[in-house]
Amino acid sequence: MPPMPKAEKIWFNGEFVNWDDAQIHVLSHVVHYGSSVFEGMRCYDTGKGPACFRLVDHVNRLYDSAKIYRMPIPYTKEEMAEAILETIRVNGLRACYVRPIAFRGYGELGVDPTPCPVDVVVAVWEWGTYLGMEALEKGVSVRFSSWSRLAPNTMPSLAKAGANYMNFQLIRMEAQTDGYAEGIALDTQGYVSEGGGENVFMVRNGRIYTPDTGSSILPGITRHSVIVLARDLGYRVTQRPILRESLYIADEVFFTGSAAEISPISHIDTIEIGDGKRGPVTEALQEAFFGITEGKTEDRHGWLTYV
Ligand code: PPE
Repeated sequence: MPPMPKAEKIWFNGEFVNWDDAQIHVLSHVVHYGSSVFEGMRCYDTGKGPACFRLVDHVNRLYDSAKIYRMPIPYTKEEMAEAILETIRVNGLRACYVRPIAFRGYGELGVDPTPCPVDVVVAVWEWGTYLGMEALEKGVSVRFSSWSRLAPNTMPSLAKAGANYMNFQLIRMEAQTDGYAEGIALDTQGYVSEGGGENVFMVRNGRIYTPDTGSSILPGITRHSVIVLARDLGYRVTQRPILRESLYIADEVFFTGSAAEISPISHIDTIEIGDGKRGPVTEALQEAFFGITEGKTEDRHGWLTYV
């Protein structure tokens, strides 16, 4: 892996610092106990200028995650949204990935996070396709993970919290070690949950299905966008528990995520899904999605915030 492409400035507690100077103490609470909540979104070069995709929704989810973890973010949502836009402007980027994060910083060490300050950072960088160059067109080969997602009474999956990603790291590393692009985890009941950084959809007989929030998923914003776009296109979309083997016999399966966008899945556990290539429904949804992000079709849901 090449090192990540640096941008110039990082927004750090209300001020811009140079990329290399955005440092924290090794005894910060977050380093030891994983106490962070974060977001990931894309800014697209729409042709009418750079625009953040679903900025308000990502900011809202960040504050929901913080609320679940009793983490007071010392900025209003409006200030946070402005900080994100300003970070993109200051770095002069047209298309980039945006990573806002709030975490328990340096104060006292011990499980109780409340004596530690809450630090807030916004970083941006250029990030291409997430699951490899050909993923969007050809699809990726994935496996079901031997790791389950967290039980609902262990760690809250509605929060996009740093510590949740220890589970996703196990899922991702296991898959990659075995030569797959990604893993799909089941929930603790045995139903399909999500990928190591993506939500999962399936298509069968022209109907679209995706696990509901009861299956320990992150409530993805791309997931929501795809549900809305699919309904616009006249598809029926059902959120419900999904059996593992339903994916094997589906006509199409695909991932959604800010980083992964809409990525078809060609094989699961070496079983060919449908024709083993991107299906027509996946393609139609990609067209609808990228039509908006590329500024080619009208942004009728108000998902773009111009930088
Ligand atoms: N599930 C997980 C576990 C997940 O990490 C993401 C986003 C999603 C679902 C989709 O959510 P949304 O982006 O709101 O549609 N994963 C982010 C982080 C990826 C990473 O490697 O870091 C992302 O796509 O930005």
